[in-house]
Amino acid sequence: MSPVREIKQRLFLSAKFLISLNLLFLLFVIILGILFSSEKKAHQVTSQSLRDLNISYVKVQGEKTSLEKDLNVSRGEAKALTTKYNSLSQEKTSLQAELKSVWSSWRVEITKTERLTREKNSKVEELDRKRTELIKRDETITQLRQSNTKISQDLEETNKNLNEQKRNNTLWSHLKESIEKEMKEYKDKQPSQIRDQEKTFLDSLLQVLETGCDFTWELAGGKCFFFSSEKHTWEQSRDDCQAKKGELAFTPTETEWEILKKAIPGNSKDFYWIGLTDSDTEGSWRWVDNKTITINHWLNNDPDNWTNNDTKPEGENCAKMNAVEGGWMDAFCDEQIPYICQTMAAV
Ligand SMILES: [Ca+2]
Ligand SMILES: [Ca+2]
Repeated sequence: MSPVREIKQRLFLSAKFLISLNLLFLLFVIILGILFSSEKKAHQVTSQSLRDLNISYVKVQGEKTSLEKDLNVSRGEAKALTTKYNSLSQEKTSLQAELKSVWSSWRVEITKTERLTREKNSKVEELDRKRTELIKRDETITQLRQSNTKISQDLEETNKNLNEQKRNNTLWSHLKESIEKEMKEYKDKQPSQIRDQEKTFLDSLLQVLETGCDFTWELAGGKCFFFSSEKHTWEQSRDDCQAKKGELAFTPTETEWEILKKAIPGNSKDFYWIGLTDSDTEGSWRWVDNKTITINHWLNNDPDNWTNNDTKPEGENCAKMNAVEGGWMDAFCDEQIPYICQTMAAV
């Protein structure tokens, strides 16, 4: 190679090197520019972020302050609430104790009320029982009063009969004395001098003396009964009995009825008037002493107040008694049949 060429070649290589070097420098400057630009941009972003963060920080600080205030307020409220809660708890405990006391008192009152209720029920039962007893006693007293009234009436009747008896006895004593005197005189006579008729009379007199009943009357149960053979109406029969110082027979008690039933002569077809009638008030049968009947010996369907197909509209108002059964029938008072009188025996 020639030296010139070599020199040109070297110059050429030096220029190329410089160009490359400039290019490298330019590239380096561009890169630096880019890097600077990026850095600047990043710085701006960072600055903006810092500003934002600062704003946020301030804001958060404000919120924190506000929250701290709220927290303080809440703490105050919580403290107040805690105080109130404690106060209420104490009050609740106090109320629970009071409630327990009231409950105990209430239980005591309930127990007391239950005991009083039982006592009240017991008293009510006792009162009911006593009331029932009182009602029974009242009934018993009423019955006793009625019995007492009846006994008083019976005593009055008995006294009346006794007084009558005393009067009869006085008369009877005189009669008895005179009869006994007569009989003594007869006894002093010779037996042949006493005729049969007189003897019969004397026997009758003796019977009268023994029974205390008049001639032809029969003694039964302390009473003298006269059983007629003649027949009369009921009214005539009563008049006849009263004319004999007696009354149509009447039997207020079962005992008296039984005595009369046994004493009546005759058979089952024979009936006698007795002192029983409902002439004053239809259906209200009374004895001749005006007392109502308390025994019942009506036969069959009697008293039926039969009117004989209305030919006798007044009906049957007088009672007759059967000779065997002693049963009663109501009959027309104008029927003519035998009758029974009664009076008290004189002895
Ligand atoms: Ca009648
Ligand atoms: Ca009749």
